[in-house]
Amino acid sequence: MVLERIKYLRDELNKLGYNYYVLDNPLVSDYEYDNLYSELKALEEQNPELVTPDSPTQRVGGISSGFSEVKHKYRLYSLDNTYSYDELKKWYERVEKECGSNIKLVCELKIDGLAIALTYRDGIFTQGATRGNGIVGEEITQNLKTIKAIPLKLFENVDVEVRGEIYMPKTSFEKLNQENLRNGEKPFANPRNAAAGSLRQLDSTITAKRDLSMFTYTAIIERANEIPATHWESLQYIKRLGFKTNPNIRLVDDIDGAIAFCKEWETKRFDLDYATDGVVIKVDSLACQKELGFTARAPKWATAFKFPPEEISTRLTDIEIGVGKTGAVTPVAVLEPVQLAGSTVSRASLHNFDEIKRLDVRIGDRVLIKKAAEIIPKVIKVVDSDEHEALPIYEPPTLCPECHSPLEYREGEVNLYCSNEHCPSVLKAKLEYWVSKEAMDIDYIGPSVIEQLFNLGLVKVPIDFYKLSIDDFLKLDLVKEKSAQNMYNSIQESKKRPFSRFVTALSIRHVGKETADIIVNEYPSLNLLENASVEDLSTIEGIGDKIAKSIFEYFHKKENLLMLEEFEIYGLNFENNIIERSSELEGKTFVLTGTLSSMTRDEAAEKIKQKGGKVSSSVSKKTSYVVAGDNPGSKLDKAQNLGVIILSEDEFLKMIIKT
Ligand code: 1X8
Repeated sequence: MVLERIKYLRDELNKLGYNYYVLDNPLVSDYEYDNLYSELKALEEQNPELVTPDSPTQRVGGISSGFSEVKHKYRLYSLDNTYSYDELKKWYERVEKECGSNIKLVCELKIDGLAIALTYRDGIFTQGATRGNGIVGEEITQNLKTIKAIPLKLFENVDVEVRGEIYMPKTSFEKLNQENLRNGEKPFANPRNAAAGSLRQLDSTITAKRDLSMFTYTAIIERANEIPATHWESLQYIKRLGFKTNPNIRLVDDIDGAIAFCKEWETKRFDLDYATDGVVIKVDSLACQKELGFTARAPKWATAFKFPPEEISTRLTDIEIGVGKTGAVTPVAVLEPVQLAGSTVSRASLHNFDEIKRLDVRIGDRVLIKKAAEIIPKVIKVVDSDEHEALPIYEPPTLCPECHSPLEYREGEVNLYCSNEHCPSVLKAKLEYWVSKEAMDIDYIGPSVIEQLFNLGLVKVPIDFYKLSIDDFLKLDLVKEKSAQNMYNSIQESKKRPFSRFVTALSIRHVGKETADIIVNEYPSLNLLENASVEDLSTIEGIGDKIAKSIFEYFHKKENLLMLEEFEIYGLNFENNIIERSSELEGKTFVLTGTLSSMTRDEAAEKIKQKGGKVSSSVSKKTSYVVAGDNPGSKLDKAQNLGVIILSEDEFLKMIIKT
């Protein structure tokens, strides 16, 4: 009786929610919905054993202590993109060359949100993760469950991984910012940041209060009743499974059709209640997609047309000179602040001194600046005026602004470099990079603290951070007991950063964050990395000769090896210790019996736990699998009697290796 009522309420509420949040078609008033919801909640509280993971009550979560990293089962690629229709035509020519003529294309809006991957097993939502770097993301299942456009249960009992974009509607973003301002909190710069901030909440009840939604655009089907032959069909299939898809899509015969779609949406996009920064164009035939394949970072069967960025003019009041961690000296434009694409801009990139000469930028000029999504604004030209001619021509510096050593050009490079290897600016820039978010992420140490530590002679190279005592911090201006403790702690904390962050922080030439991630994925410990040859390294997808050589050289330079030894003494993390969670094992209970030939039972238990499963010593109805080795005991009989799934050693190995 109760069970039936609970089932009825669950299905009814899921149906109403689906109509409201996915189809945008409310069937009842909020009042009616709330009444049914309250009844379900009360019944579930009295009968907690009847709660299922797809119950709408499971959408409100609790507080988590942090997000764990998960390795994606399938890599999430980037998209190649262009602002030019000519480039689109060239892309289509390459497609035709590979796959023949008459290649149909699907055009979809590019949503300016956050990419995520959702896993469904037997039609039930089991895991959700951020894109991260495409290889490893953060597990945010509980937060994603609060988003009503994400189905907890699909209309078909399938195994799929879907990808889509989480976004916040523009109107909800405005409302949230007004509320933030009223509460004296900082407003978000744009809807994308607001969505990101909302998803990154450790308390998922806060996420639940934010109006987030999702457009789903890809499915990787592992098991289903039908396997679509085209991307267009797969979009219809995704929709039939219960996902929200963007309605503004079009199947076209060729690239001219796609260009017409781009032109149409270049203006119509401003009428939408969500931000879109371009159009994604994909080859429709999945067979052709397979033939075309991928480059190191993106599919060859898709490309993105980006809408032209916004531009505005302002006064350039100064040119500042910065010295980076490579010694490169770069100019930065200081501007009279202006609003551009939703944020205030007061500095812009000038790239290098050749660029200043090419544009003939002079201090005092009126300049045009533009910003593409997520990119720092840049100066694109001088706005013609009589004033310009009267201003003195800008002369690049000849001496380093910090150490006054001569500046020099290096062969094959456009940048000017400081010739002093020990230039304080270079050393400080390396230290600043070390503590930055994308490297070791040391919260409490910023540029001004580094400046002081450096001037006091306490820190010259990164290893020195780890030698500091609390008393050392007390020598700094305005630093009291508490903040000294915080600084000290955040340095100690950083020792535990993933190995990939450490490799990034080393500032190896040509190795930024993305490259470090790729390398560490293949060489998950310092020992392995140090012993890799140039040939080994250059076989990694996305790692060319230049990068491979640079890495090899880095790990064969004596002073670097000495420094690495010191890091080891201070206890930094030299191994990739990302837990490879597996949705197949997550939450499942295993019982091991008999002798395994490939590992001990303890090792098997460790593997299961690493992947999110549990190990029990006795068989019951709640056991998910019994793994039977040679000479199994009575546990095997009990499993047979209870109808528990029995795995052979081979089947078990496949399960843990596959995922
Ligand atoms: C990114 C996006 C894609 C789509 C829409 N918005 C995005 N931000 C789409 O395919 N409709 S695809 C994509 C990617 O592959 N990186």
